[in-house]
Amino acid sequence: MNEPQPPTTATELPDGAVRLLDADGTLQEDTRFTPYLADLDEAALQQMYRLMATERRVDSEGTSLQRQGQLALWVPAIGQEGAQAGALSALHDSDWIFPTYREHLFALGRGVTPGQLFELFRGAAHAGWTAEDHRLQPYTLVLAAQTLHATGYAWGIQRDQAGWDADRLKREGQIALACFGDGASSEGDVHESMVFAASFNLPVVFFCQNNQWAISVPASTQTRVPLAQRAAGYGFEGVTVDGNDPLAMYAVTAWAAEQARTGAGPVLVEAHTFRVGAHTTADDPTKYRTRDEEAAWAGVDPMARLEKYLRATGAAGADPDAFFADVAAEGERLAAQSREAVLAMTGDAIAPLEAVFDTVYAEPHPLVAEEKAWHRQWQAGFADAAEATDAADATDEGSRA
Ligand SMILES: Cc1ncc(C[n+]2csc(CCOP(=O)(O)OP(=O)(O)O)c2C)c(N)n1
Ligand SMILES: [Mg+2]
Repeated sequence: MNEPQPPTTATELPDGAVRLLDADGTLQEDTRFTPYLADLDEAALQQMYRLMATERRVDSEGTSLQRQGQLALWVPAIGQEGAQAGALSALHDSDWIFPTYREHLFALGRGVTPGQLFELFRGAAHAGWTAEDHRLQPYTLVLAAQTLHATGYAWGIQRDQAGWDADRLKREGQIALACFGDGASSEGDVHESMVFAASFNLPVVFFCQNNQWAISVPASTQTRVPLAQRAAGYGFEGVTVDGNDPLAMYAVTAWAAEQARTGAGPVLVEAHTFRVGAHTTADDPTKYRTRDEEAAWAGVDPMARLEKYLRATGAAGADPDAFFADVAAEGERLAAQSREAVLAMTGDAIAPLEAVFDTVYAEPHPLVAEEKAWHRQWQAGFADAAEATDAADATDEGSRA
């Protein structure tokens, strides 16, 4: 029997993984996936880079704000921008994304503001945004639960295509993207989702960002084979992609989405990437991984790779330096705006806890109304306690005086 492999310190890709852009920014030919790059014009490439750079800037602002006590927690996504930018750019605006808690580039790319993201991590909002407005579900912290939601939604898309909304759905060819991590791949929910999606040939793309770590547990403990190989057991195709290659991510996701969109059923895309920062601001990665590993991955940074490509091909425009300076300035602007937004999140700007009961169903529901009344009563109990504490403090102060 094979022993579980020790934690990887290598950035090498598993056999058969797709890479189109070399570390030095040179494009390689791949007969299967290169044709999907045809739709990526200069504007789309620039937008991809802009999203990556602005996400990275906003992301570091999140860590600073948490360190200054302005956010309860922040979940850095630095290092994973290439995987997310490539995948997002390959989707249609009408496709639905079911994120984990680390898909900040998806959120920003779908029009969620940095302030809305930070509101969530400050604990000042319950969900942060209206899913329908962005075709992006709320962040899900219960690992892998969103893979079931995505699969259920994809089932709905498929049923609707045969039903009342057939014209719109056929035209849009909508799909669901189910995000999860290497650690979450061990959850039963992923297994159930994949069985169900395969059984009903659902329009869902499973998108696994294998960032090598599930907090302190290495990916090698979750699986003995590249995760994408698991798809074969469910009866659909899985592809491992160099997740730090935004172009390969674009091409493979475009192919996967086309499969799902055209009724060929689900696909698993595994992005082989790396979480450069801590798991969250509550984590200290020096306790479980080496500086060598971090340094090796720093050498295959997705942003640096795309920048080299844009400069080498002229896709950054006539004045590349001006383009990159403009992108950097936009990042600074967004970071400053988000900081102002966070500092203004006081008083009425904080969503009352009770508001969660008002968004469970579209229509009033007797059980929810009962729970809301119970919650109100429970909270009133604290008011009494607070009054009693205030009164006791006043007495203490009186007796001290
Ligand atoms: C059902 C469930 N179990 C455990 C946790 C605690 N937990 C939060 S994040 C995490 C690691 C997840 O790792 P991975 O899926 O690789 O995603 P990553 O954080 O690396 O993006 C764990 C165990 C949780 N949130 N939900
Ligand atoms: Mg992980």
